[in-house]
Amino acid sequence: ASSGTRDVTGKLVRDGVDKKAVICIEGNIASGKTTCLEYFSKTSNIEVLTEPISKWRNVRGHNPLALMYQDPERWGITLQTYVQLTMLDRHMSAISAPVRMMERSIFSAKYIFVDNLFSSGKMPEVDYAVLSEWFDWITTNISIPVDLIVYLQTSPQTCHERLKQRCREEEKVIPLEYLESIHQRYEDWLIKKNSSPLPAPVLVIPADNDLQKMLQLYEENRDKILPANY
Ligand code: DCP
Repeated sequence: ASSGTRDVTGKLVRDGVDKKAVICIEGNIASGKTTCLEYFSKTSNIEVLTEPISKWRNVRGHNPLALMYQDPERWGITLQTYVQLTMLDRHMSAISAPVRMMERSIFSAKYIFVDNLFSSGKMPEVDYAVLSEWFDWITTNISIPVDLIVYLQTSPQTCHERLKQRCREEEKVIPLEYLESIHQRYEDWLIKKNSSPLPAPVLVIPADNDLQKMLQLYEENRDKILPANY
């Protein structure tokens, strides 16, 4: 069990969390989040948490990620329940440095992936209701502070190209249309700001460029991404 106290609203707060800065890197599948995290992992005083995708591919010998892509109506809730747990675990874990940078968040898991499964007709309403009740309970009762969202903004076509190049077995079935709907959800949430609540201010970085240019952009944006003095 994680240690913690309660804030004025009664939410569970992890000890010491208010003194640290939490930055979430967001963007479409294959938008380059891992490269961004790797780049900043070389900075001292930053703790970098990559996405727990290895867990989503292997929970006690099962691969809920592959199952979800094979049959979303049957296995969407299975993967997304587990994603929600692993994300909550990340958000709640003790921070070991003054700045934490992490890949995605419990918020995008719900507002982007779960909402997309439901609204595209690939998740039964009862599954969506149960997942939403879990999410609402968590965000009502547990404090999940985020200080900044860095949005790696790509075109769905770029992500599609990168997906084909990296050739992850589970993702071979992903069509361009899927990346387009994930993209649209990210734009509505982080740019138009007209869909779901924003947990933090948003910094947008154009991410269609090649690796060299991306590293340059990360360096140019360093002062905006990291709080003063890091
Ligand atoms: N995924 C999902 N539901 C979520 C989160 C992720 O179905 N709530 C899927 C989408 C991808 C896989 O998990 O197939 C890995 O997700 P990411 O896009 O976060 O990881 P990448 O490795 O693609 O990130 P990047 O290439 O930007 O580094």
